Amino acid sequence: MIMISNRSCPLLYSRNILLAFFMVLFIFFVVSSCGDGSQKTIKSEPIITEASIPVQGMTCGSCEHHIETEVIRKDGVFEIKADHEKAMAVVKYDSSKISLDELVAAINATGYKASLPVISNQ
Ligand SMILES: [Cu+2]
Repeated sequence: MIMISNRSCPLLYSRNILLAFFMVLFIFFVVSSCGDGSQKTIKSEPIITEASIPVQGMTCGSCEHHIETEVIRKDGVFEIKADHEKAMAVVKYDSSKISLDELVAAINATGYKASLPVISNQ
């Protein structure tokens, strides 16, 4: 009896250590994932949206440049590529900072005619 208990004791001990180790790992995982979640809500990550806005009135590269330099200045606009041959401006923007209506208005303010875009989320 004594021999058996002596033999099983270290085994039981190491099992408990292993159990405790996994419990600590589990708690760490839960705590760290909770931390990530709350950080995301605080930071409010950008909602990157890509829109292809039809633009009429562009006739050359200078027109493209005109629209691009005006629209890129807007807060929330990451990228804009105007194309006079396709009569289109492709805009990557943060939809939590600037709306599609504001983008269309920004292009219209340059003297060209922007109309309802086709949205595709990246
Ligand atoms: Cu032009």
